[in-house]
Amino acid sequence: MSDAADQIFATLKQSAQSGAPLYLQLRKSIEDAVNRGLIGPGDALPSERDIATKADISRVTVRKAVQDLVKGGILVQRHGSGTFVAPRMERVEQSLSRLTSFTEDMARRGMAVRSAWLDRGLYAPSPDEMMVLGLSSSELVARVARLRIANDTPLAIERASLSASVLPDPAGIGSSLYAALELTGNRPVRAVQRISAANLGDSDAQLLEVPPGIAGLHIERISYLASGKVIEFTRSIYRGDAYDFVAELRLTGPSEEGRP
Ligand code: 16G
Repeated sequence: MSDAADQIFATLKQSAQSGAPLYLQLRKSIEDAVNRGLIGPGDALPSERDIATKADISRVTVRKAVQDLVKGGILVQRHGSGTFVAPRMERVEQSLSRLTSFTEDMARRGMAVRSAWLDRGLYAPSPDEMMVLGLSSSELVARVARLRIANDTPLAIERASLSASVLPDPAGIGSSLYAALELTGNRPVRAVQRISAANLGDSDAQLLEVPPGIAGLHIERISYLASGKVIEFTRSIYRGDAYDFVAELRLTGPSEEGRP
């Protein structure tokens, strides 16, 4: 790392004549070092004190530059262990024409999938859940909320709600909700998905390990059984820097116009 640090400060000295504020010069030097691969994803940045001493600038200046780069998603700070170059995100291209599960999507790409539980249990349904799932106020809703992680990178927060009559034991689903539904003949066959832009709030950003306020995707999926009954109502937040949703469009003939 000391080689990389020396390189950063070499660049800083080269640009020191430019007259731009020092923190902007330092920010640019670190950014250049990342772009040129001198320091790579996951590498630790030298401590604030080391940078300040080597570059002969104040710690306040270093802090300002580093904070800017953290806000921009170029560096990440982990409490207690320091500042690191942010992991490079491979974007996931996700078709909007197939009804697949997160586990299947990631496994197809050869990625290792895991989830961290945020919530699982039976609750009195919210008005939204009652309306979408067709529940009465005396029935219970099963909630399954998970942070979905692929190759150790958190990609999405998914909060699924289902009628407790189809999922009486939400803690028992194992690693895949759709696999659990398949076992009881309740795997959805059709879904309507609504995608909208969202800026990530503090707690979602923290879970997804991105700076607060950056762009994300809010996705609502309502899934149906072959009988037409709604089986799943899931609201998710996906990382905007990780996903491309791709839809294939076809020219419709006059006979198909107006068909859903
Ligand atoms: C997908 C679905 C989600 C579903 C989950 C099941 C979107 C936006 N969401 O991530 O609605 O609950 O798959 O995954 O596509 P699992 O079977 O791996 O638990």
